[in-house]
Amino acid sequence: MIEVLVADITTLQVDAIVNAANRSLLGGGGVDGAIHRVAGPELLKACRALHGCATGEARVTPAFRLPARWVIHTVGPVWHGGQQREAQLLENCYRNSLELALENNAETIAFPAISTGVYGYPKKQAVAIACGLMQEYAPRFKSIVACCFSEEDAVLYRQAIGGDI
Ligand code: AR6
Repeated sequence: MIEVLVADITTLQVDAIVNAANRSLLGGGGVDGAIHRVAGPELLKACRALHGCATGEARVTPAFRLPARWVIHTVGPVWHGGQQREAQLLENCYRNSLELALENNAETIAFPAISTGVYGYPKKQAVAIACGLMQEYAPRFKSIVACCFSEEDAVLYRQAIGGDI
């Protein structure tokens, strides 16, 4: 099942939440900042031990003070106009995160709209990629949540899942 929710991802009681991180994995703004604030300083300590992450890859840590069990940190591509493998790299983020969740026996997972904030990826295109991968993996999870930060974003997800884009 794919669920589209308008929520702060740090409040979700799922097995794994996905963080839109940067290659340092040492925190930042946006959803990354929110996750680190709620998880507490133990998360930064766990991230330091990972020594970074390449764009498109994913790493897992415990979720510490968050209601989730795991945080899966993935690094989305910065949008440079679309000719620098951005679509492939964004697809890799979703696929690698979902595979890592399965390896950790997660049955429920929530994603923010990776790369669509500070990294500037056009939302409609990013959501189409996200929904393609969520639909591919849906049979292997109890629930995959598209966690939107605005009702406008939720409309894009519902349209993409309905096959309108
Ligand atoms: N819950 C759910 N979604 C959120 C939340 C939240 N608490 N906060 C923001 N969003 P961004 P990026 C949405 O900028 O584009 C960081 O500094 C937001 O509305 O967080 O991948 C990292 O350290 C947007 O739709 O991530 C990197 O340096 C989406 O999450 C860089 O930003 C992603 O926006 C990564 O940029």
